[in-house]
Amino acid sequence: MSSTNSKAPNVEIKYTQIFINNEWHKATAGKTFQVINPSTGEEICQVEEGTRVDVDKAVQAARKAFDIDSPWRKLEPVARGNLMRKLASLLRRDIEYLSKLETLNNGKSVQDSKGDIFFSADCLDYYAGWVDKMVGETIPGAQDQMIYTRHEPIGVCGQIIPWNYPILMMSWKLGPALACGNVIILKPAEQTPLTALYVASLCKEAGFPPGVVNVIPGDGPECGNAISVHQDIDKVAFTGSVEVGKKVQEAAAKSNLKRVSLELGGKSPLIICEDADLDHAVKLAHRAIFGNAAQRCTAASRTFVHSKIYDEFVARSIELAKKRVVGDPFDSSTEQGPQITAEQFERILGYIESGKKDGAKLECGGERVGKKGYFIKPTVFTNVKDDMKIAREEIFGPVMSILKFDSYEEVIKRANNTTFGLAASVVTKDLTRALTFAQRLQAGSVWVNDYDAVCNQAPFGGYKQSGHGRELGRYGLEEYYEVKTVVIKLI
Ligand code: TXE
Repeated sequence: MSSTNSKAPNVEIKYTQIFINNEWHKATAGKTFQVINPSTGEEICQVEEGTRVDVDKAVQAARKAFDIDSPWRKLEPVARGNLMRKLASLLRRDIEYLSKLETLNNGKSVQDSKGDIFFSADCLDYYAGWVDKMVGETIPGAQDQMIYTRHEPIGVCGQIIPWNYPILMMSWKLGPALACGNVIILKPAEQTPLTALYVASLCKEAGFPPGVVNVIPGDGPECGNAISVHQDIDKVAFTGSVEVGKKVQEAAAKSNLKRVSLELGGKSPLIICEDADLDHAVKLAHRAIFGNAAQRCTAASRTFVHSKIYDEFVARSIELAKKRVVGDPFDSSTEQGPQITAEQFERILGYIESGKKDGAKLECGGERVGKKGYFIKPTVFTNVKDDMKIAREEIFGPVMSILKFDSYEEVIKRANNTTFGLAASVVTKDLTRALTFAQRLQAGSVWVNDYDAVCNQAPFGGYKQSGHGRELGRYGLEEYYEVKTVVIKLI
């Protein structure tokens, strides 16, 4: 099969089935679903649709792989790390192919896909380095006691991921889970299953034993729910919307109280202070909202600007937004590809209408680009007020909302006045002001004079309804091991 986009190179689709026990399977229910190219709105291929029965099959394979005497459990930590490093090297080996496949299915530019793949390979390498460093503690007790802790894998981990960073989200989930010695059942988003299936084939090539990594393409309400409610899955990690995050947590609670970690949405504030270097601030704010077509949980969807520099900032931001190149993600000059689906596209245009209706000033954009695919012009709204829908809800589209502020106390309150708490950023040259913001902003990540400074070695996750648990860094491992206390009486 090859892509239907005339500008896109021919991208061969190698895997469209369910990956269980290192083998490819047809869906038990005999159904397939359509995978769409967001640049054209046309079908790329059909993929086997996993349902409850397929999840059951995967659980059986994973359980067997997790048996205490299995090859996986008997592997020394260093050997486990070597498998992970091998997988990372295979991602790098196949980057030309994988980046095109990601771009075909997701619509992000090929350069962005490559960036994601390097980040993913580095993530696997980073966690491979942890396998022999997850030490427990010896704890003081009575004279005739020896107390120590062991970190043990949780077991079968369900992982449900979204479509905005298909390979990257997969590696963020696989890395810490495998490092701790768990086994995995991963469900990619129904919109973007293709690279996840290819990475599954690389897991086999790297040498992971059967049943350690299983990948089931399927939809949310059936396949994702089957993972969340399963009695024999020990943990579920989810990245996606708040609405579904609540369902996953509820399903976990109502079934077997499996452990849950959630990485959900955001409405992240970017605060530009009066002393900011304006050139830097304008470019940063532009990248912070429009990067990845604004399909990012960290997108800076509320840009607060000090009244003294507001007019200048607004004028320059509009100019930059108008210059942004939107189009074919296979063209090397493209900065912004399409939104992921017709549904997201309509939803974003709906938010733009609500902004206009609520009295925000539409400065540029606000409409689709071309007649085919799901492209939207970079849009800038000014005169945005805190209570408008566009300032409260996650749009997940290329819409910059600029809000004016006068005092720092006031803007901290306004920035924190949201149900989300994923990220926040402040642009200032004043050290005390920067540190005060860093202390007072309620967000899992605060950046100063930077945005989206996410790296493998530092934790990432949300306050409030942006989720709980952390990914990346040492803290990311804590979501994937149990702590066992051993007490020995010295008799
Ligand atoms: O997300 P869903 P959607 C936000 C963003 C976006 C909105 C809707 O605001 O506009 O969510 O996007 C699986 N049980 N984010 O509808 O539905 C689904 O199959 C178990 C933020 O695509 O949450 C997919 O694999 N799983 C976000 C995953 O959940 C279920 C990234 C995410 O899909 C399920 C994506 C169910 N009942 C969207 N229903 C971020 N945090 O980065 C769906 N799923």
